[in-house]
Amino acid sequence: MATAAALLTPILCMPGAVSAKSHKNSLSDKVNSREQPNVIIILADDLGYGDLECYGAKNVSTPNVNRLAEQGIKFTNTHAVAATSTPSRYSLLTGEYAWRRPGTDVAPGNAGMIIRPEMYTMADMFRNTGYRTAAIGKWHLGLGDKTGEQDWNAPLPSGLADIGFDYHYIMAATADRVPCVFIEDGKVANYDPEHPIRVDYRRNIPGEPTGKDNPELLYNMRSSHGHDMAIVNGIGRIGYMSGGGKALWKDENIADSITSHAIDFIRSNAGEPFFMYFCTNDVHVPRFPHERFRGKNPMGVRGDAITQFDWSVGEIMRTLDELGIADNTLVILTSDNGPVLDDGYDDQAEELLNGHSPTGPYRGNKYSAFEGGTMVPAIVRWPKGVAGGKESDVLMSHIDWMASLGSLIGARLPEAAAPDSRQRLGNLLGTDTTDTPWVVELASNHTLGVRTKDWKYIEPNDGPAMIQWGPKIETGNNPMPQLYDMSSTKGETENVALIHPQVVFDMQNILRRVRST
Ligand code: NG6
Ligand code: CA
Repeated sequence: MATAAALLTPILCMPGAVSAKSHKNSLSDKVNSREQPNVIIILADDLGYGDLECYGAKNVSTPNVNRLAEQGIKFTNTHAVAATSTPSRYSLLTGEYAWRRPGTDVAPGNAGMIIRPEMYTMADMFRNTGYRTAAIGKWHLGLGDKTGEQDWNAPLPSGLADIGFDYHYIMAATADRVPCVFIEDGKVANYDPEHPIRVDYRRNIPGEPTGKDNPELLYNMRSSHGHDMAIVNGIGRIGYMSGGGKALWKDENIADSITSHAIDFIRSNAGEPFFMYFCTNDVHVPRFPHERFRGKNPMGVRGDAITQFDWSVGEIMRTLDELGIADNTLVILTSDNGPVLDDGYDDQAEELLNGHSPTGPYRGNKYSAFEGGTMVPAIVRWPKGVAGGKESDVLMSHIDWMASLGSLIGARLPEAAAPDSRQRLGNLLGTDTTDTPWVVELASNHTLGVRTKDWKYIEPNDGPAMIQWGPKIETGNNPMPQLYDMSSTKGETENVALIHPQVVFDMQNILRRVRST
């Protein structure tokens, strides 16, 4: 490892900003494609900034993630693009702000493909640069041509192969949305011809029980809001469904299924560069971890789901170690959006916090325009190319990862690709601690915010201060401009917009400029 690190140090660990051009040239000149690092993005779901032990989590231990952080860089100022899943993932994978595109809000399980085949994705970028590519786990970006028109009993007419993934084993949307089956390479995995699948998001399928009408059929997790349509495995879901038979997932086995498919993909591709987009269901609702993770902490199933997430991370790390490829594999661990406690099932997440703060010090939660909506953990480990054991408070956004990783692998992107993604590879690899000038954040009500290193601006919004449709979460709405001094310990508690009109105006101009490009 020392020799390899020494070899790459002059190329990859130069101090100061690494320009796209110089980096691309140095890489293509000196590193042949066989030496390209493997890249794994581990994207947790609704995992908060404060939910990992290495970020100060209470009551739950995350030894594998801790080790990843110790061997890599732990970032303390990284922002997801949006405070919910679909727009966050859309932006990460395309390098385009989701708010530029209609139809990128939280998708139903029968959404048609939201990233259209003609778009250039991060997966296209890796594939076109000689990588084998895979998406495993939660997808939530639609499948097939048109919303509601999929035939789940036949191969889907368009899918992930059209946007750069050589292999996929995914959940169409979320664990709380039908269809509750895995899709493998465009078809329902373990398809059961005896139990054809029907999915409908408007009306129930005749004869099927629902959470609303048949609560007696629900297992111990009652809905606190929504989730009262189809009942699958005794859990109420969003959307109606019938059939599935042996193809239906078992909620307690989701982490095992996706982790074992991830390991298989790594094993089969260990000899060539690969890119794996690995998205866990943990710690999204319904939280139904395997019994071997249950009862390991005082926080109930939400804590158990964090333990299960840590296990998945550990299995991937162990596989890389066993195959001897950990050294040249860049692992990036992060989350799609901020945390939420009661997200529609009565699972005691709130009551059992026992002093734990899922958002760490930040205000708001998933959905919110406050920092709790988009501030996420981010860890980067690459023994061969990144000096580990560091912490970095450099300002980063997921939006910039596509251009940055493209630069790392020497990819040449087509003209219109990744329009919002800035090349910030030096930030990601810890060689450049210059903050990106600003990042833009999208709340679930479409309010935009801007973060700079020192300030947070939230544009005015007349809507209610609290979410009205379920979770008890502050939206961040305020009819007046909000400006917060993030360099002060007061953070988002004291609106200083009236005291700093120039800063407010500068932030508004950033948004104006970004919107009009
Ligand atoms: C909400 C769901 C919530 C969750 C969220 C998407 C209800 C009442 N709430 O609409 O449970 O599924 O959508 O979460 O249905 S995300 O992390 O995938 O964006
Ligand atoms: Ca999420």
